[in-house]
Amino acid sequence: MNYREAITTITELLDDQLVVCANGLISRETFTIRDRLENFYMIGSMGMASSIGLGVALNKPSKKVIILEGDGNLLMNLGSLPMAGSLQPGNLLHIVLDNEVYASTGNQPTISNVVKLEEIAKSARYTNVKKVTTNEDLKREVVYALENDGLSFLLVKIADKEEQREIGRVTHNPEQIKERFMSATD
Ligand SMILES: Cc1ncc(C[n+]2csc(CCOP(=O)(O)OP(=O)(O)O)c2C)c(N)n1
Ligand SMILES: [Mg+2]
Repeated sequence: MNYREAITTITELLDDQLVVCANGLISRETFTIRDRLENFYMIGSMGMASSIGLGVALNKPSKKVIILEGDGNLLMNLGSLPMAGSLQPGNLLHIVLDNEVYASTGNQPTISNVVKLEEIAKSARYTNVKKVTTNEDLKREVVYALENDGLSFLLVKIADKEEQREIGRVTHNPEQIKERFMSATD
């Protein structure tokens, strides 16, 4: 699986769910594959998507909230896992696209090849924790998490590192992203 396949599979399953995308390639891919009012693109601040997603989930309990971030982002803000686990929002699906590198800045290795992020999520009291490596399993687990209440963590192993292809940048500015997203949360 590569980013394009994983993000296509995830976004095809969405209707009105709110998605908070991490900075870098994940926002750029999601914007390119399926831009929606319900997508918040974190421009620049690495590590913050998980904290923003948690805040949105707590404040919009009637909406399903999805965090879409990378291994490097999660490692930068690991404290977001026990914070979510202690607060137990029942409407949060935390997806980590784990390519074991900082792809956005040139594929420098992270440490997720030796550190089991899904085990950290379990220790942090996420209630539904899964690791997937295939597109079919990804689809099944996203459907399950969208249809069921709970605090879910889904580690998606991305075997195909990003080829250095041309991928568009998010064309909305941060103010527009905020306004659009807020208009979709009501
Ligand atoms: C605080 C901070 N440090 C570094 C960067 C530069 N940077 C942007 S994206 C990125 C890598 C993010 O890694 P990951 O979450 O694994 O996503 P991937 O790039 O693999 O898609 C880095 C290092 C930044 N934007 N902010
Ligand atoms: Mg990565």
